[in-house]
Amino acid sequence: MNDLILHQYAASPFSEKVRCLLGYKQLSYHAVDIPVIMPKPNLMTLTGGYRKTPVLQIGADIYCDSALICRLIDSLYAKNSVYVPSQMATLGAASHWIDTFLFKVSVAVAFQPKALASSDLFSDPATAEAFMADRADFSKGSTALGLDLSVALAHWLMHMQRLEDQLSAANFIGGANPNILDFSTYHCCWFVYKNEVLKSDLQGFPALTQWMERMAAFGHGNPATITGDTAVEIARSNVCAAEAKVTAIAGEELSLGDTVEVMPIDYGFQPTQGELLVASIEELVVKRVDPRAGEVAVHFPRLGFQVKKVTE
Ligand SMILES: N[C@@H](CCC(=O)N[C@@H](CS)C(=O)NCC(=O)O)C(=O)O
Repeated sequence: MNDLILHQYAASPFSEKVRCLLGYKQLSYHAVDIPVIMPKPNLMTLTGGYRKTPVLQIGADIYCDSALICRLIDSLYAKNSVYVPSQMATLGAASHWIDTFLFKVSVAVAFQPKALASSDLFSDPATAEAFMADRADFSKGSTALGLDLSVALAHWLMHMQRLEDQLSAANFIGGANPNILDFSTYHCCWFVYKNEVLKSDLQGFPALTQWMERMAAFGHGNPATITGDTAVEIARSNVCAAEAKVTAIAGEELSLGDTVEVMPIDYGFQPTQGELLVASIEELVVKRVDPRAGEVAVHFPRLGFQVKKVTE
């Protein structure tokens, strides 16, 4: 099997979700440190437009979105699975709520005025200004990430109290062992409480604090850093593994080989254009040819993405 290559950066919460899962599974993998803000030339070479973090690469196959990445890692390394086959509707719905709504709440809480000075993303005025300008462009046309702090704090505290109650009775949200909800929830809590100024807010939540320590103890597995250029070279020297499959879905008139655009439905409206290779119930895959990376297959989950036929 080809190596896993995680394109990520240290401060990224969704990367932390994947790193924590890689730690839980005790995996060795390659990691590419991508820039926190645009431009991200090597990442764009691989994804063809999608710019969110993280992205996973296996040879010439590129996987977008942490939900798809976690499912893939878990299916490749199935020991101690974090998915319960008989609860996929529940786990899918709950983890989506955490990765969208709770994440939006966590952004407002993590970036509240009293916390900004201690945030690693706001280390100096020039970095902070560049970060804010980049994220304004990133979320252009979307309201999915904006929430007033007063609204966010009340929602955040409500969920932290619920977690405290639940984690007083079991080691993990999943019970005796973690499931995907632990990893999704952990990245939001990590995002907020890694800031020294906000860490003291955890004092009223001892069970939550211990659970965070348990999650952190999984570590990040064994990452070996490679450059973005090397990752592009790996894509070029491999052949895509994705197999063509287009399932007829009511209301969607797509055929194998159609030129399509795929992009998120919430924020980060940067589309990836290519030839449709897979449109199944769970996944969309487009094949594209890049001057540097050669032929790559870019994978997206159905949940949270839209696909549109491109007609010239
Ligand atoms: N649904 C996506 C969300 C990813 C996301 O919003 N990532 C943030 C960083 S944690 C991001 O892309 N920020 C802009 C950037 O990194 O350029 C996923 O699960 O991977």
